[in-house]
Amino acid sequence: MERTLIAVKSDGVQRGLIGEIIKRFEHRGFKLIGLKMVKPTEDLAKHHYIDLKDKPFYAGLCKFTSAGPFVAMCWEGQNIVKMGRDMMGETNPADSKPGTIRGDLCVQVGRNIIHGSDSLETAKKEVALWFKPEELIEWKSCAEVYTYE
Ligand code: IDP
Ligand code: MG
Repeated sequence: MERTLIAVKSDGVQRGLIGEIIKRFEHRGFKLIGLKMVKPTEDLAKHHYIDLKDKPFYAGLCKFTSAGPFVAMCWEGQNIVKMGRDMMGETNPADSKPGTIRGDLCVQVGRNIIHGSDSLETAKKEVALWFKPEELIEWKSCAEVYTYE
């Protein structure tokens, strides 16, 4: 099973979309194994977005992120990294299809409400950045046999 970091960013929290985003992953059949609300330090935000450090919007993005609240989640499931990205839609909500989270719930790229790891390798790094090992809960879902054959 794969794990990925999914987060409701501060714009999503302010807009009351935490439940909606959790619902979509829960209803799809994925398993939540870590969840916390954080007010990230600017250092943590900078770390999280380090790959974008040369972009003109990097400073603003880190400042906005560190203002919090940020709802960090670790979700587990088969092929979840790619499926999570597909559920999110494109980075720019304007290019996101209806039915996707960004395509249904937001308008502008700088206020696109959700984060999701973009590869298995990134997911490992990001889960480790936001969660201590003991904050990830191993549990057996009784729905597993009805989700996977
Ligand atoms: P992603 O969130 O779809 O993985 P990334 O390219 O990793 O997209 O960018 C991270 C975040 O940076 C985006 O979700 C968005 O909030 C912000 N961002 C990306 N491109 C722009 C831009 O052109 N203007 C403003 N903010 C941007
Ligand atoms: Mg990204």
